Amino acid sequence: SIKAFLFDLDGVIVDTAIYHYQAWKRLANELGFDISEEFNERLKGVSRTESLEIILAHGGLVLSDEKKTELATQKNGWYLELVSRMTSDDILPGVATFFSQVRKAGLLTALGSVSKNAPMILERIGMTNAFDAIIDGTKISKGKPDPEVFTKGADELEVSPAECVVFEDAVAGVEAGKRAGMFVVGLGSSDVLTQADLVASSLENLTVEDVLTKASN
Ligand code: G16
Ligand code: MG
Repeated sequence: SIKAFLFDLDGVIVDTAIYHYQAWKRLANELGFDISEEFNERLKGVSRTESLEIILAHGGLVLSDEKKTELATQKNGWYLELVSRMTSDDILPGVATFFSQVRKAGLLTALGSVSKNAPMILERIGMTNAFDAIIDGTKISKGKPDPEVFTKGADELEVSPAECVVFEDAVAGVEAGKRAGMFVVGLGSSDVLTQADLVASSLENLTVEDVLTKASN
């Protein structure tokens, strides 16, 4: 039976995905090219260094490691500037209600984010205490679609993968959850999140009971 819910951060709890996109777009523009919203889907859930590699390949640029470190730092600076204005008002619709249902159902919770900024963002939105375990970019060596972030979450909660449900908005994150052997709820479009076991447009359109029923079938 299901014992734990594992949540992605960006695009599930809070819309930091838009800030990552804006910061990467600014970087691409300064390098002389552009990235579209569609292209950005490939960056969601992917680590900072990996994202930069994908963007540079897209722009046809080959740069030194030193230059790449400089660009990644620059992007993170712009990103931090954008998220520094976030408050609990930025928590996505449906999250608070869903989390109170999760607590009532007696389920364990973990954050599964590859972002090194995740703990800071949880503090800003006042949700640090909403999680029994927090796995962030400083605790893992491989980003999504590698399952590491979710298997570590299950380990910290002392539950097995089959007892976990993952909530993800990104293609790479859905793949990570499936590779971890978990039931995956995709939040977004079913045309994009084709690997998910269940898709809803957001947590606002889901109940814990729905998820538990579908994950147990
Ligand atoms: C997030 C975002 C990615 C970002 C990554 C690393 O992952 O979706 O776009 O590149 O974290 O973030 P940072 O540069 O802050 O370390 P997740 O797993 O929360 O979706
Ligand atoms: Mg995400």
